Amino acid sequence: MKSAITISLVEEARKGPFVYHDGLADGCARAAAAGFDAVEIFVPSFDPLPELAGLLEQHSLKLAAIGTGAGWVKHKLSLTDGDPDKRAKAIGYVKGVIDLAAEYGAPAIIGSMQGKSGEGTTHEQAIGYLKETLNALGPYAKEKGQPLFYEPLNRYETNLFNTLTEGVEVLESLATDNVKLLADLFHMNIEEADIAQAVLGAGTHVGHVHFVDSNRRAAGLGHMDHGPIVEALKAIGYDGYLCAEAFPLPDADTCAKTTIETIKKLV
Ligand code: LER
Ligand code: MN
Repeated sequence: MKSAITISLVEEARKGPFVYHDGLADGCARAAAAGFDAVEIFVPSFDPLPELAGLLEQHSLKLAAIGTGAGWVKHKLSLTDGDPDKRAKAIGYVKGVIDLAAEYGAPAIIGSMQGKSGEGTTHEQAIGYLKETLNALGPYAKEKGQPLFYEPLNRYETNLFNTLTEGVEVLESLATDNVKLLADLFHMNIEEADIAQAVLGAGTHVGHVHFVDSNRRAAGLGHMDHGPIVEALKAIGYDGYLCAEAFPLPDADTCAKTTIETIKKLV
Protein backbone atom coordinates (compact mmCIF):
# COMPACT_ATOMS: atom_id res chain seq x y z
CA MET A 1 0.00 0.00 0.00
CA LYS A 2 1.18 3.49 -0.85
CA SER A 3 0.55 6.85 0.80
CA ALA A 4 -1.13 9.90 -0.71
CA ILE A 5 -2.35 13.28 0.52
CA THR A 6 -4.90 15.77 -0.80
CA ILE A 7 -4.33 19.17 -2.37
CA SER A 8 -7.40 21.32 -3.09
CA LEU A 9 -7.15 24.00 -5.77
CA VAL A 10 -10.80 24.94 -5.29
CA GLU A 11 -11.35 28.26 -3.53
CA GLU A 12 -14.95 27.28 -2.60
CA ALA A 13 -13.57 24.19 -0.77
CA ARG A 14 -11.18 26.08 1.56
CA LYS A 15 -13.13 24.73 4.52
CA GLY A 16 -13.34 21.23 2.98
CA PRO A 17 -11.56 18.04 4.11
CA PHE A 18 -8.37 18.59 2.14
CA VAL A 19 -4.94 18.91 3.70
CA TYR A 20 -3.22 21.48 1.50
CA HIS A 21 -4.99 24.53 0.10
CA ASP A 22 -2.18 26.83 -1.06
CA GLY A 23 -1.48 25.73 -4.61
CA LEU A 24 0.23 22.82 -6.36
CA ALA A 25 3.81 23.95 -5.75
CA ASP A 26 3.25 24.38 -2.00
CA GLY A 27 1.24 21.14 -1.69
CA CYS A 28 3.71 19.00 -3.65
CA ALA A 29 6.71 20.35 -1.71
CA ARG A 30 5.04 19.71 1.65
CA ALA A 31 3.71 16.28 0.63
CA ALA A 32 7.20 15.18 -0.42
CA ALA A 33 8.82 16.64 2.70
CA ALA A 34 6.34 14.69 4.86
CA GLY A 35 7.28 11.48 3.02
CA PHE A 36 4.18 10.81 0.89
CA ASP A 37 4.35 8.75 -2.31
CA ALA A 38 1.62 10.66 -4.13
CA VAL A 39 -0.86 13.52 -4.15
CA GLU A 40 -4.58 13.51 -4.90
CA ILE A 41 -5.85 16.76 -6.37
CA PHE A 42 -9.25 18.43 -6.12
CA VAL A 43 -9.44 20.62 -9.23
CA PRO A 44 -11.75 23.59 -9.99
CA SER A 45 -12.13 22.58 -13.67
CA PHE A 46 -10.62 20.17 -16.18
CA ASP A 47 -8.30 22.84 -17.58
CA PRO A 48 -4.68 21.69 -18.02
CA LEU A 49 -2.36 21.88 -15.00
CA PRO A 50 0.81 23.10 -16.72
CA GLU A 51 3.05 22.98 -13.62
CA LEU A 52 1.97 19.52 -12.45
CA ALA A 53 4.29 17.26 -14.48
CA GLY A 54 7.36 19.25 -13.43
CA LEU A 55 6.34 19.33 -9.76
CA LEU A 56 5.68 15.57 -9.65
CA GLU A 57 9.06 14.90 -11.20
CA GLN A 58 10.92 17.42 -9.03
CA HIS A 59 9.49 15.89 -5.83
CA SER A 60 9.42 12.23 -6.98
CA LEU A 61 5.66 12.11 -6.41
CA LYS A 62 2.96 10.24 -8.31
CA LEU A 63 -0.57 11.46 -8.97
CA ALA A 64 -2.94 9.15 -7.04
CA ALA A 65 -6.24 10.49 -8.41
CA ILE A 66 -8.18 13.62 -9.31
CA GLY A 67 -11.52 14.43 -7.66
CA THR A 68 -14.48 15.68 -9.71
CA GLY A 69 -16.35 17.16 -6.71
CA ALA A 70 -15.98 20.77 -7.88
CA GLY A 71 -18.32 19.84 -10.73
CA TRP A 72 -20.95 19.95 -7.97
CA VAL A 73 -19.43 22.38 -5.44
CA LYS A 74 -18.53 25.02 -8.00
CA HIS A 75 -20.57 24.31 -11.13
CA LYS A 76 -23.69 22.66 -9.55
CA LEU A 77 -23.52 19.75 -11.97
CA SER A 78 -24.90 16.37 -10.91
CA LEU A 79 -24.83 13.06 -12.79
CA THR A 80 -28.37 12.35 -11.57
CA ASP A 81 -29.94 15.74 -12.36
CA GLY A 82 -33.49 15.42 -13.73
CA ASP A 83 -32.61 17.85 -16.53
CA PRO A 84 -30.99 15.96 -19.45
CA ASP A 85 -28.94 19.02 -20.48
CA LYS A 86 -27.42 19.38 -17.04
CA ARG A 87 -26.78 15.62 -16.87
CA ALA A 88 -24.97 15.80 -20.21
CA LYS A 89 -22.88 18.71 -18.93
CA ALA A 90 -22.06 16.73 -15.77
CA ILE A 91 -20.94 13.74 -17.84
CA GLY A 92 -18.84 16.08 -20.00
CA TYR A 93 -17.21 17.47 -16.86
CA VAL A 94 -16.28 14.00 -15.54
CA LYS A 95 -14.92 13.03 -18.98
CA GLY A 96 -12.76 16.15 -18.89
CA VAL A 97 -11.35 15.15 -15.50
CA ILE A 98 -10.81 11.54 -16.65
CA ASP A 99 -8.80 12.89 -19.62
CA LEU A 100 -6.80 15.24 -17.40
CA ALA A 101 -5.97 12.57 -14.78
CA ALA A 102 -5.07 9.99 -17.44
CA GLU A 103 -2.34 12.32 -18.75
CA TYR A 104 -0.58 11.61 -15.45
CA GLY A 105 -1.49 7.91 -15.30
CA ALA A 106 -4.18 8.49 -12.66
CA PRO A 107 -7.91 7.80 -12.28
CA ALA A 108 -10.79 10.19 -11.60
CA ILE A 109 -13.15 9.99 -8.61
CA ILE A 110 -16.95 10.33 -8.66
CA GLY A 111 -18.05 11.42 -5.18
CA SER A 112 -20.29 14.44 -4.70
CA MET A 113 -21.13 14.52 -8.42
CA GLN A 114 -23.35 11.48 -7.98
CA GLY A 115 -25.96 13.88 -6.55
CA LYS A 116 -29.14 12.68 -4.87
CA SER A 117 -32.72 11.77 -5.73
CA GLY A 118 -35.86 13.69 -4.85
CA GLU A 119 -34.96 17.01 -6.43
CA GLY A 120 -36.75 16.57 -9.74
CA THR A 121 -36.20 12.79 -9.87
CA THR A 122 -37.65 9.73 -8.21
CA HIS A 123 -35.23 7.43 -6.40
CA GLU A 124 -35.47 4.85 -9.18
CA GLN A 125 -34.77 7.47 -11.85
CA ALA A 126 -31.71 8.82 -10.03
CA ILE A 127 -30.29 5.33 -9.54
CA GLY A 128 -30.99 4.58 -13.19
CA TYR A 129 -29.11 7.72 -14.27
CA LEU A 130 -26.18 6.88 -12.00
CA LYS A 131 -25.89 3.35 -13.40
CA GLU A 132 -26.22 4.64 -16.98
CA THR A 133 -23.44 7.11 -16.29
CA LEU A 134 -21.11 4.55 -14.71
CA ASN A 135 -21.79 2.20 -17.64
CA ALA A 136 -20.74 4.97 -20.04
CA LEU A 137 -17.81 6.39 -18.08
CA GLY A 138 -16.30 3.07 -16.94
CA PRO A 139 -15.42 2.07 -20.54
CA TYR A 140 -14.40 5.67 -21.31
CA ALA A 141 -11.83 5.53 -18.49
CA LYS A 142 -10.73 2.05 -19.60
CA GLU A 143 -9.83 3.43 -23.04
CA LYS A 144 -7.48 5.80 -21.21
CA GLY A 145 -5.98 2.89 -19.30
CA GLN A 146 -7.47 3.87 -15.94
CA PRO A 147 -10.17 2.59 -13.60
CA LEU A 148 -12.94 4.96 -12.48
CA PHE A 149 -13.55 5.35 -8.75
CA TYR A 150 -17.09 5.53 -7.35
CA GLU A 151 -17.39 6.73 -3.75
CA PRO A 152 -20.39 5.86 -1.56
CA LEU A 153 -21.05 8.88 0.69
CA ASN A 154 -22.75 9.17 4.06
CA ARG A 155 -26.50 9.82 4.35
CA TYR A 156 -26.06 13.57 4.88
CA GLU A 157 -24.41 13.91 1.45
CA THR A 158 -26.40 11.48 -0.71
CA ASN A 159 -29.46 9.25 -0.49
CA LEU A 160 -28.26 6.99 -3.34
CA PHE A 161 -25.68 4.55 -1.92
CA ASN A 162 -24.12 4.91 1.52
CA THR A 163 -22.25 1.67 2.24
CA LEU A 164 -19.60 -0.44 0.51
CA THR A 165 -22.07 -3.35 0.35
CA GLU A 166 -24.51 -1.18 -1.62
CA GLY A 167 -21.58 -0.01 -3.73
CA VAL A 168 -20.67 -3.61 -4.57
CA GLU A 169 -24.29 -4.30 -5.60
CA VAL A 170 -24.20 -1.33 -7.98
CA LEU A 171 -20.86 -2.36 -9.48
CA GLU A 172 -22.03 -5.92 -9.97
CA SER A 173 -25.15 -4.68 -11.78
CA LEU A 174 -23.08 -2.78 -14.36
CA ALA A 175 -22.04 -3.97 -17.82
CA THR A 176 -18.52 -2.59 -17.19
CA ASP A 177 -15.96 -4.06 -14.80
CA ASN A 178 -13.87 -0.90 -14.80
CA VAL A 179 -15.54 0.98 -11.95
CA LYS A 180 -13.95 0.45 -8.51
CA LEU A 181 -15.06 1.57 -5.07
CA LEU A 182 -13.51 4.37 -3.10
CA ALA A 183 -13.67 3.42 0.57
CA ASP A 184 -13.69 6.69 2.55
CA LEU A 185 -13.27 5.78 6.22
CA PHE A 186 -15.07 8.96 7.31
CA HIS A 187 -18.25 8.02 5.46
CA MET A 188 -17.85 4.38 6.51
CA ASN A 189 -17.54 5.40 10.17
CA ILE A 190 -21.06 6.84 9.91
CA GLU A 191 -22.64 4.11 7.79
CA GLU A 192 -20.97 0.73 8.34
CA ALA A 193 -21.70 -1.64 11.22
CA ASP A 194 -18.07 -2.81 11.04
CA ILE A 195 -15.57 -1.04 8.78
CA ALA A 196 -13.06 -3.92 8.55
CA GLN A 197 -15.84 -6.42 7.73
CA ALA A 198 -17.17 -4.07 5.05
CA VAL A 199 -13.70 -3.93 3.47
CA LEU A 200 -13.45 -7.73 3.54
CA GLY A 201 -16.92 -7.97 1.95
CA ALA A 202 -16.03 -5.54 -0.85
CA GLY A 203 -12.76 -7.39 -1.58
CA THR A 204 -11.21 -6.66 -4.95
CA HIS A 205 -13.88 -4.04 -5.72
CA VAL A 206 -11.93 -1.62 -3.51
CA GLY A 207 -9.82 0.63 -5.73
CA HIS A 208 -8.91 3.58 -3.51
CA VAL A 209 -9.06 4.55 0.16
CA HIS A 210 -9.60 7.91 1.86
CA PHE A 211 -7.59 7.23 4.99
CA VAL A 212 -8.85 9.43 7.78
CA ASP A 213 -10.16 9.30 11.33
CA SER A 214 -13.68 9.27 12.83
CA ASN A 215 -13.74 13.08 13.14
CA ARG A 216 -12.30 13.61 9.66
CA ARG A 217 -8.95 14.60 11.13
CA ALA A 218 -5.72 12.76 10.31
CA ALA A 219 -5.73 9.01 10.98
CA GLY A 220 -4.51 8.91 14.57
CA LEU A 221 -6.30 12.06 15.76
CA GLY A 222 -9.76 10.54 16.35
CA HIS A 223 -11.20 7.40 17.92
CA MET A 224 -11.10 5.03 14.93
CA ASP A 225 -9.16 1.77 15.32
CA HIS A 226 -7.21 1.64 12.05
CA GLY A 227 -5.40 -1.62 12.90
CA PRO A 228 -8.19 -4.05 11.90
CA ILE A 229 -9.03 -1.91 8.85
CA VAL A 230 -5.48 -2.06 7.53
CA GLU A 231 -5.40 -5.81 8.28
CA ALA A 232 -8.61 -6.19 6.22
CA LEU A 233 -7.03 -4.21 3.36
CA LYS A 234 -4.00 -6.52 3.49
CA ALA A 235 -6.30 -9.56 3.52
CA ILE A 236 -8.06 -8.46 0.30
CA GLY A 237 -4.67 -7.86 -1.35
CA TYR A 238 -5.23 -4.09 -1.62
CA ASP A 239 -2.16 -2.42 -3.10
CA GLY A 240 -3.55 1.05 -3.88
CA TYR A 241 -3.26 4.32 -1.99
CA LEU A 242 -4.13 5.25 1.56
CA CYS A 243 -4.94 8.88 0.89
CA ALA A 244 -5.28 11.51 3.60
CA GLU A 245 -8.51 13.33 2.79
CA ALA A 246 -8.77 15.13 6.10
CA PHE A 247 -9.15 18.56 7.66
CA PRO A 248 -5.81 20.33 8.11
CA LEU A 249 -6.17 20.26 11.90
CA PRO A 250 -4.49 21.38 14.07
CA ASP A 251 -2.51 22.37 10.95
CA ALA A 252 -1.67 20.80 7.58
CA ASP A 253 1.85 19.67 8.51
CA THR A 254 0.71 17.95 11.73
CA CYS A 255 -2.10 16.29 9.77
CA ALA A 256 0.42 15.00 7.20
CA LYS A 257 2.96 13.86 9.80
CA THR A 258 0.33 12.04 11.89
CA THR A 259 -1.07 10.26 8.82
CA ILE A 260 2.38 9.06 7.76
CA GLU A 261 3.16 7.85 11.29
CA THR A 262 -0.11 5.87 11.40
CA ILE A 263 0.57 4.36 7.97
CA LYS A 264 4.15 3.42 8.92
CA LYS A 265 2.98 1.83 12.15
CA LEU A 266 0.24 -0.27 10.54
CA VAL A 267 1.41 -1.03 6.99
C1 LER B 1 -17.05 14.10 0.02
O1 LER B 1 -17.56 13.97 1.30
C2 LER B 1 -15.87 13.24 -0.17
O2 LER B 1 -15.57 12.37 0.60
C3 LER B 1 -15.07 13.47 -1.35
O3 LER B 1 -14.07 12.53 -1.46
C4 LER B 1 -15.94 13.42 -2.59
O4 LER B 1 -15.98 14.60 -3.28
MN1 MN C 1 -13.80 11.05 0.29
